Amino acid sequence: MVSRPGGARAVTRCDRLGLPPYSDMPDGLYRAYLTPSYASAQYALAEWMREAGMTVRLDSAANLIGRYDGLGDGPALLIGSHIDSVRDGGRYDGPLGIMLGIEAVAALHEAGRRLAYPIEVIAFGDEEGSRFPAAMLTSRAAAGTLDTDLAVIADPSGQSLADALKNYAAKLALPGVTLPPGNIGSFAAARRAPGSTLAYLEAHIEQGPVLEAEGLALGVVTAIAAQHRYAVTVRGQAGHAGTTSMSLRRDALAGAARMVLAAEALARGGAEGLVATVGRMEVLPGAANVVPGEVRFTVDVRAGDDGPRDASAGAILAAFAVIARERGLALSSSLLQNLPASPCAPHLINMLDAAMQAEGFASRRLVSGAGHDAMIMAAHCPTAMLFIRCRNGISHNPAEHVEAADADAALRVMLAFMERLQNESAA
Ligand code: HGY
Ligand code: MN
Ligand code: MN
Repeated sequence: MVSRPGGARAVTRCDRLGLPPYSDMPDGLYRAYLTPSYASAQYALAEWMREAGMTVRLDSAANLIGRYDGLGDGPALLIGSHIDSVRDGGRYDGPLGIMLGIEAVAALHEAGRRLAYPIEVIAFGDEEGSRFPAAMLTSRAAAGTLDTDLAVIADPSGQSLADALKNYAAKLALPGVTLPPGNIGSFAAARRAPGSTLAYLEAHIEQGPVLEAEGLALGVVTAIAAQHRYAVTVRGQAGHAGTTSMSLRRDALAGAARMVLAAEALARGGAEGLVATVGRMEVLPGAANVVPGEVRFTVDVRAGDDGPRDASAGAILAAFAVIARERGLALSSSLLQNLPASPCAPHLINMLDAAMQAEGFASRRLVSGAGHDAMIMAAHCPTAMLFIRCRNGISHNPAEHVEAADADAALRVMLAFMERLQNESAA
C-alpha cells in the first residue's frame, strides 16, 4: 500500500479552514450548519475531493459527499466526520477526520488503485448542534434515525431550519454538483439505503489527555459514552435590586447557581467517567439593578453506559427540585438530546487494532467521552473510530492542536485498515 505524508496536508487544510471566509466569526472559529462559512468550506472540500479523484454530491441534508468508485459497486466504506464547529472552537474537531479521508483516497488515486469496494468521504454538516437546538441532525438524516420535528427547529435569530435549508440550496452553487431539493420535507431523503454501507470509519482527535499522557499517538475507540442533554428553566420573581429585601426575594439566578453546584457535586461523587456540565445560561431580564426573575440553562450528563447516565441525570433533576422548593422557585426541564452509549463494531475494533500494530503502533483501546457522528451511524452500519493524540487533551477551544506526524500515523493506519477490510470483504 502506498503510504505518503498526507497527514501534514490534512493538518494544513484544517488550519486554512480555521480562518475567514471559513469561519462566521472574525477572530476565531465558528462554522455553523448552512451559514456562508459552511458554504465556503464545502467549496474547498469539493475541490480537494475532486483533486483526489472523487465525484462530489450534496445529499438532501446538505451533507457533502465525495465518492471514489471501487472495482465492485457493492456497499461503500464511508469515511468522515463533521465540518461544523462549536463557537470559538478548535480547527481539528471534525475537519481532521474528513481531510484524512480525502488523503486516504488521494493515496489510492495517485497510485492508480481502486479497492474492491467504493469509498465515500462525508462531511457531516451539523454534529455540534451549535446553531440549531438539536445536534447530529445531518448524521441522523443519513442514518435514517431523525426523531426531531424538523418543522419547529429555529436558530437563536429565529431563522427556521426549513428557511435555512431553502436559502442554502438557492445560494450555494457548487459547480457541477446537483443541488439538494432545499426543502425540509426532503431532508429525511438523505437517508442512506440500508445495507449500502460496508462500515463507517471516523478518525478524530481524542479531545482528552489519555494518549498524550501515555506517550501514544493513536488509540482505538471501543464505545462512545451515553449523553443526556436538558434545557432547564427556573422562575422566581424579578424585583428592584435596591428595594427588594433579601428575605422576600425569589431570586432565580441564586437558585440556579445552587443547582449548578449541586450538579457538579453529584458528578464529582459519581462513578468513574460520569460528567455533568452546565454550558449555557441565560439570565432574565439581565439588568444589573433587577433581581433575576428567570434563568434558562442547559445540563449535559454523560457516562460510559446508559444506566449510570440515567441514574445520575435523575439525581441531578431531583436535587434541582429540592432547591427550587426550598426557595419558592418554579422549575421546568425538557430533554433536548438522548444519545445512548454506542459500542463500535467488535470486528472493526480488532481490524483497526491489527492495522495499528502492523504499522508499529502499540495497541490502546479507550472509550470516547465526546459524542461523534459515529454514534449515530451505528444505527446504519458497523462503525470504527481512530483517536489521534491532541496537545494537553484540549478541544472545543482555539488552543486545540494536533501534530502532523500523528496525523500521518493515523493515515497510515487508515490505509492499512482499508486493505484489511478489502481482504475481509473478499474472503
Ligand atoms: O458534545 C460532544 O461531545 C461533541 O463534541 N459534539
Ligand atoms: Mn467532533
Ligand atoms: Mn466537538
